[in-house]
Amino acid sequence: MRTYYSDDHRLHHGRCELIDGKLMPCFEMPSRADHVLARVQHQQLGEVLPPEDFGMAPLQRVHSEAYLAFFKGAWDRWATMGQDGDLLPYTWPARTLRQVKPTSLHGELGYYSFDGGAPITAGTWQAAYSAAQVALSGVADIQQGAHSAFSLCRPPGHHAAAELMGGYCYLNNAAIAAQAFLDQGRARVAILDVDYHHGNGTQSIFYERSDVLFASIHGDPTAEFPFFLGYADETGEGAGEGLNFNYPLPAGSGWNDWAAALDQACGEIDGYDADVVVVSLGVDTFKEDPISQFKLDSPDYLLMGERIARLGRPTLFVMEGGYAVEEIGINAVNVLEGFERAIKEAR
Ligand code: SS9
Ligand code: ZN
Repeated sequence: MRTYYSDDHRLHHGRCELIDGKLMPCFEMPSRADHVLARVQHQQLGEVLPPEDFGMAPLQRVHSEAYLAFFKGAWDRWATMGQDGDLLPYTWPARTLRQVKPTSLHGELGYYSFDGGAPITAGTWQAAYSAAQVALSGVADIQQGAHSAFSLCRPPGHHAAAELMGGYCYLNNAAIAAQAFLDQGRARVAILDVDYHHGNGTQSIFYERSDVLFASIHGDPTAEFPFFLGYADETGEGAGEGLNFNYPLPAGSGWNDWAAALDQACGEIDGYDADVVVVSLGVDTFKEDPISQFKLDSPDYLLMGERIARLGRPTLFVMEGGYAVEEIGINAVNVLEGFERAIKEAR
């Protein structure tokens, strides 16, 4: 399968995040994408191509114009104030506060974010814009007949909602891809989110819609980020009722429990008869991941890819999380290799 990748991801390099009362270097760092790209090339997965530029329109199908304009302009406003450190929010419109949009930079930033984990730097907009184009280029490949494609997006996207950044995410690459498939004639898209964290942004974007099924396997939000979404009783609403599937698993879960949830998710995707599958491919389920609590091992990712291949549907893989930097390439590309191996064996 072909891989889409842009060097622009390097333009986003947050300095630090707050962990356990200490400012630590950001776990979400440029070398993550470098390791994945190196493994794609080492394993000769297929061609690596730069993205095409599909412009703003497909981003506006998922995110509001006001949110996009704020994100695009935020760094310049910050720089005009004489600042050059990471732009980070510190106040949010939580319960008992009003959902108003203030006019000051930090007021607006609080309005458009849900945590302090998504720093805006000088190049964050460009990196996120290009990551969305990387996702859209994978869509175009599949629309032109490819059975699968890999969009090596960075920064990740699945925590970003229509008007919210957070959890290292700004633009929801998987949601933008899913919406593009619909806009190009597909009727039903399934998004399978295998990242360790619940894809709260993706869930919220499609929660009341019947044209996108969302299924996510993740750390139980009673104990794990993003805490405030991702419970099993969130099944969708309105036209989307019955099309949202959350599989929260306890800390320490290994491949057997994880694979049982994957089987259930795949059963739902089959029942829905999705025209195309978008996989939010996070590999922070790995046993050595520094911020996660599952116990998947590198060979398990081959099995993950095989199981996804057995859906027998065109599949776009969109890179999400994974913070064990040395192994992220092996684990992510194992999913893709397992997928391709199963496709070849089925022929
Ligand atoms: C406390 C840790 C916040 C956010 C994890 C986001 C994962 C994205 N600063 N962790 S895949
Ligand atoms: Zn994650």
